[in-house]
Amino acid sequence: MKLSEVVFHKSVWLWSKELHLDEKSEIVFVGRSNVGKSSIMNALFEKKDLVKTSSRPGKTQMANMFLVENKYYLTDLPGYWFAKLWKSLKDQLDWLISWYLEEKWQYIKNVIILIDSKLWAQEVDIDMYKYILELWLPVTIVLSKIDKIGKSEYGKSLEHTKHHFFWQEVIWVSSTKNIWVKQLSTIIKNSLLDK
Ligand SMILES: Nc1nc2c(ncn2[C@@H]2O[C@H](COP(=O)(O)OP(=O)(O)O)[C@@H](O)[C@H]2O)c(=O)[nH]1
Ligand SMILES: [Mg+2]
Repeated sequence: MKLSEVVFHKSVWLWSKELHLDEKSEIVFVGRSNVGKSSIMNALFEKKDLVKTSSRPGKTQMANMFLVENKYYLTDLPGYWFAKLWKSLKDQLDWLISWYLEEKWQYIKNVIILIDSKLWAQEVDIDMYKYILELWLPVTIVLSKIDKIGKSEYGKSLEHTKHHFFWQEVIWVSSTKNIWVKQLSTIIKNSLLDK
């Protein structure tokens, strides 16, 4: 499977109301705004800017679906928390995320939760993790932007993350330096191929 064989499929917004459920297996990316979701997707796709990235947090306000090899979806969900958004918009985005995960539940093969390695896991991340576990969806915890931290900080960040995610396996990546992107790619492919 080649993740680089990819095209943009469509955006889903709250009032899309219905999802066209076409039985394609899907991987979704979640995490706080600005954690690096769109960037890691571009790195996985080996594209520069297929997935829109932004240094301005709170920008993606819909679910953007990408179609790989005409068979699978990889989907960028909106950041689930950003303090500067109005409360009503925040609530709507949270609603979109849970609606999406529950509607597509049977097709979702892995939920990739990104945690900023510099900011560590926050309460909203843990809440999201627990929610995904309650749904019985498979999850992969990924520390992002590890090029931004030093070796000693890295150990602490990893320990903190493992501790807060009940010692679940944690992997780390850097999109800009292309560190461990292959490893994440393998995890994604395996979960898509797993029946
Ligand atoms: N240093 C560094 N910066 C990154 C990395 N990944 C993303 N960024 C930057 O973080 C910002 C947010 O990235 P984006 O992918 O749009 O985050 P999203 O809101 O979670 O989709 C952008 O300015 C990116 O250039 C990384 O691995 N290392
Ligand atoms: Mg984004």
